[in-house]
Amino acid sequence: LPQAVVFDLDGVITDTAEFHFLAWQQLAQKLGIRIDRAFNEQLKGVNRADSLTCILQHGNQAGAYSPAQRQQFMAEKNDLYRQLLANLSPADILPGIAPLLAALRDAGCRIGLASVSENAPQVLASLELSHWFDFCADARALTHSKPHPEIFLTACRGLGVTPAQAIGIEDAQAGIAAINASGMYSVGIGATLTGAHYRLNHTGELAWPDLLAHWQAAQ
Ligand code: B16
Ligand code: MG
Repeated sequence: LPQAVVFDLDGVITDTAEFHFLAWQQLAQKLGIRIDRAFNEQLKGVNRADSLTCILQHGNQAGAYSPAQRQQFMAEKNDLYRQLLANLSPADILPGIAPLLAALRDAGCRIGLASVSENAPQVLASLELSHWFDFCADARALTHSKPHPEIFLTACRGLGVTPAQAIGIEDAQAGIAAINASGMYSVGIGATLTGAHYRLNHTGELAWPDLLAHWQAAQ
């Protein structure tokens, strides 16, 4: 049996990926940079500072701003994002997630969170899901964004399992790369993802017996 399942947050547990996009889009517009949902795929799982760098490069403004101005842009984006989070409630938990958490606990499987978002603790609290998690990686303590495996390795260590004993669930291409690089079994959520050991189109298709069967078949 797998000993642990580690979840990404934005786009897996709840659709805050859309809120990140809307907030970045508004900031980018102010800087005269257009970003669309296709471009946004590159920002998924990428931390705030690296996301800003990516957007400025996209607008050919890579060297245009001082560190202080960049901090200001990041703060503005975060304010916009947090405004969008204000009404987040348990109704915003994506389909399939609550039953999966319950099934994992019943199976004695530990539950972890690997979100590079500094807002993750607040998001989990608003969804009233904090109590399910045995360990949440601290985004502020990380050196690397996904696709680096650091966050998933940190989660496994925090849960007391080896990567080979654990499953990671992600909606971002960078997240799948991070899980694979860590040595865990990767589950991808999204039609366009590549490289996942097991891929589903939507969280509603997540079911513990299926997940278990696929994991066992890969051992
Ligand atoms: P914050 P995840 C990531 O969370 C998001 O996918 C990414 O779009 C965002 O920029 C990043 O968190 C940082 O979030 O600005 O709230 O610290 O997908 O790893 O759960
Ligand atoms: Mg995500």
